[in-house]
Amino acid sequence: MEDDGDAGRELVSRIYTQTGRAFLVGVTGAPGTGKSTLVDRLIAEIREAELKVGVIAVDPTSPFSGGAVLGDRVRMNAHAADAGVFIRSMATRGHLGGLARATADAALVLDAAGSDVVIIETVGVGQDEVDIVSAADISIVLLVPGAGDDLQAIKAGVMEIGDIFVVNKADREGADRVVQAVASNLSLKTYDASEWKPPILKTEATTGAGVDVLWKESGRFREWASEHRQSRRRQRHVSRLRELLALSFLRHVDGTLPPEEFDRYIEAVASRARDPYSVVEEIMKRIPSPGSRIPG
Ligand SMILES: Nc1nc2c(ncn2[C@@H]2O[C@H](COP(=O)(O)OP(=O)(O)O)[C@@H](O)[C@H]2O)c(=O)[nH]1
Ligand SMILES: [Mg+2]
Repeated sequence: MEDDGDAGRELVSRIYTQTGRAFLVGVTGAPGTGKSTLVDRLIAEIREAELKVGVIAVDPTSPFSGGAVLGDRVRMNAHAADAGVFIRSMATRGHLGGLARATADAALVLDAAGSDVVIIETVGVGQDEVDIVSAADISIVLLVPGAGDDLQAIKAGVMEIGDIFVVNKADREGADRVVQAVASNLSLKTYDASEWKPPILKTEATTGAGVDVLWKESGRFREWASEHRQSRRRQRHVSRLRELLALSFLRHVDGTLPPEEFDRYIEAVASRARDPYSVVEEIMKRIPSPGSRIPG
């Protein structure tokens, strides 16, 4: 799946009808906010409910990907020995068709393999990461005290995607101020009765305090989403289909327009001899239509 080869595409075709069952949980936040520690606690919570869980970590500093101190890794290994837990780390680079695609496909595999819950841990910094988490069924956004408090969430553009906000490291000074900052940010928007107003929870991932409430609230969101027929899943399919179409179209262009001709267009634009719009228009006219007409 991560290689984006034909084998991966074929596998998706074969398993797709058996997916859509798992609860996709996105966990995002700046590096060091305690995502991995929290995920570890969530795993315990999920296992206690006798559910199977898969974890995809796309955080380069994650213990799952081997970038952490030994203590963290030992802790994770306890879960790794549990047959009901599958942990996979993914590199943030080198995915043809993008990180979001690779992550979504990996989640499909875990889903088809019988995971009841699939957790995707990612660093909430880039658009790629935000795309990943907003494609999940629920987005949990982590914040911590003493990290530029109110600004951190808004700056990363994650304020819009949070279904639940978690102020982790609640044992530290200033946690309530972060709660206040998030609350005042949320109050800029009005929520009508049928809308989900993201709760702001405090956790202490190192001790596990508050994680039970987080898991309960996640379940409450899941119920709310299914009752209100949230269009999020549909939106996800719209984005994926459009993304795949764009990708496939670009492949078609690459496959039919000789590279030296493409270079000539680039030269023309770079030297200001031509503008990019008219170049694209010309390319569109030149390339043969891809394959046969779609019937009906
Ligand atoms: N004081 C305190 N430290 C925490 C808490 N949660 C995590 N940490 C510590 O914060 C550091 C980063 O945690 P980690 O889970 O690797 O963060 P990630 O980069 O977001 O995955 C580690 O040293 C954790 O032990 C917490 O609730 N309180
Ligand atoms: Mg991590």
